[in-house]
Amino acid sequence: MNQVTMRLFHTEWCPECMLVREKLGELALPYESVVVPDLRPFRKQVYEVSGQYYVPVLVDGETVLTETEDILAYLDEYPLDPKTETLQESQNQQLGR
Ligand SMILES: N[C@@H](CCC(=O)N[C@@H](CS)C(=O)NCC(=O)O)C(=O)O
Repeated sequence: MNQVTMRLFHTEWCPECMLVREKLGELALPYESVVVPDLRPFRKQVYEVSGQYYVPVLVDGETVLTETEDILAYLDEYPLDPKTETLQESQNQQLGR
């Protein structure tokens, strides 16, 4: 069983957070979901890991990303689990991609 290393700090309503959740879903990457309070000052966990209060924040080991653009680029380069890759290939074949 793959060790889940990534943690996503996010809110349900944040458009940028939705983009990151979608990307994680597309790539079938496992992650620990940390839903944080709506109001910035109450996001103690976010500040502890990233030194700021905005979401989304992705933590992967020593890597801490606070900009949506950077998070999406990081996930695009993320090494996929061979099983996931085969699954995606077969899905693409079915979709004629
Ligand atoms: N520069 C950040 C900004 C993200 C952002 O604006 N996040 C909003 C949620 S959509 C946020 O945390 N807002 C806190 C607030 O409005 O108090 C990024 O690109 O990810």
